[in-house]
Amino acid sequence: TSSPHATGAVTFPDGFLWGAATAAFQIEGASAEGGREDSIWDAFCRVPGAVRNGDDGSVADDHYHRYREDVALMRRLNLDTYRFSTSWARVVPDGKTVNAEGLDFYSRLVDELLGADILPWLTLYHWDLPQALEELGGWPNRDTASRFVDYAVTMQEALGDRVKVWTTLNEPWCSAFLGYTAGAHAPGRKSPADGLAAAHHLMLAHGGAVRALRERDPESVVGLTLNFTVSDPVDPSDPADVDVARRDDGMFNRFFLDPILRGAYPQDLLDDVAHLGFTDVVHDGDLEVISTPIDVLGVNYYNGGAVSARPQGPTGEAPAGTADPGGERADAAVWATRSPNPVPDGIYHHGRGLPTTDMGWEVQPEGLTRLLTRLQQDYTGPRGTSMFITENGAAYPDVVQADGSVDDPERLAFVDAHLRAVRDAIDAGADVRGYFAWSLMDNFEWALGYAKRFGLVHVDYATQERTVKSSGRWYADVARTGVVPAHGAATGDVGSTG
Ligand code: GBH
Repeated sequence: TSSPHATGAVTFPDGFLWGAATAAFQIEGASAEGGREDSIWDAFCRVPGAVRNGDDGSVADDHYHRYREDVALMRRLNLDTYRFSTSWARVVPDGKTVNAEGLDFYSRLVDELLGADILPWLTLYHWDLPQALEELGGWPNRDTASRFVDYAVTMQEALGDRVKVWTTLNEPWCSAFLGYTAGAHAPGRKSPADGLAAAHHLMLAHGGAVRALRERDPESVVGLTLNFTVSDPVDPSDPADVDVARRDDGMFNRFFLDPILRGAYPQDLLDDVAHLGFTDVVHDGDLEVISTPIDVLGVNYYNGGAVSARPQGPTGEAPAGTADPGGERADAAVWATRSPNPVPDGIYHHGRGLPTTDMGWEVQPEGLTRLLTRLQQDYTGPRGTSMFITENGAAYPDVVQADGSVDDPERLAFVDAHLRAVRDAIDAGADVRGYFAWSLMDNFEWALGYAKRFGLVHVDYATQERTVKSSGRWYADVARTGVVPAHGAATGDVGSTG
């Protein structure tokens, strides 16, 4: 598919926000300092075999101690805004008692950002539930949603004088289905029913927090971030493939979009999960809370996929290069035949021969244009909700040159192509107001530990030295000018920014 903006310089609208994103558990370290106690990810990292190389978050990027240096890096990248998450286990370590020292860290971080003229964009939950709350049942326990609203109020009261943009949840699909159904993420449970209950209670937590935050600061901008896929049937003329694509799109996308932006679960999905007792989890009035209007839908996009009712190839195995080489699945062998979703059976992912990143994910920028156009038409447009790309980026291995520089043309090309895809969507009417690169710097990539690098900034974990990659220098110019340069154009002032 050719983009009208395939190669020339592409200018973004005035006021378009340029940012980068991180998450607390992936960068902070200091996991037992300042009164912080375990989150489910600290506990999961101790399970043998759960995380590659036995890596954990105890040091990570040591951001807890180096946040001033990291804010200085953000300035060098010319960021307008920085999307970070706060660790619930740092702020409310036992799940009920507020830890002033934890709040103080975020207060200092916010002050540092404001001093650097960078807008703080705060995500309350990026997967790190206090372990104390998991021990009371975790997200499948309805009470966890109430505890989350209390935590949101705590954060509002501490930071609301300075923080004006709030994201409740990052990717509840991952928390619910990778965490409670596939067992690939913390807390490592493997139950379709628990995943569904977790998903519902996460959305209930979101809606309750939106109400609480708005009530306390009507001027604040509040929303949530979802992860999306673009599911294409392998054979659009085969009704079985079309139905599989419906289910795949359904559990990844519509299961969250519909309750939040339309106030009801899709009937086809309710039918698909009816045997799992899901309707008992949904109480009267829940959907009104869940569908409380939001100002911003955060869109995280990494890849789409082609799905079929039949395995690929004569023997049914996935072709080389598509069988989860990144190992995101707890059991890579089931990747070709099982989805992490609660009703996984009979959904087969096929490789399409597209280039893949170091995660094994296909690079498909035009999927982002289609996704944003669809979201605008079917979900956000009718409600007047604007969109931000809250995450987009790619893992590639870094090669550190003899002079210490890091050149990452593949990552630069990935971001370039996806920004062009965003511009195409804006031209087609999508109300997209900003873009956050994932990630500011290399960090703890969940079940893959430190083996995968997503940063615009390279981190040497032995020394904690940060080095801006060539993609980061390029992005700094894009953020400064609001223009994605033409391919082949001389980028004369790369590196002379900030
Ligand atoms: C984001 O998750 C996270 O927000 C961020 O913390 C993380 O570091 C970053 O992406 C990179 O991984 O193979 O069927 O599970 C992205 C999660 C990625 C989940 C793509 C779904 C493919 C579908 N999504 N993944 S499947």
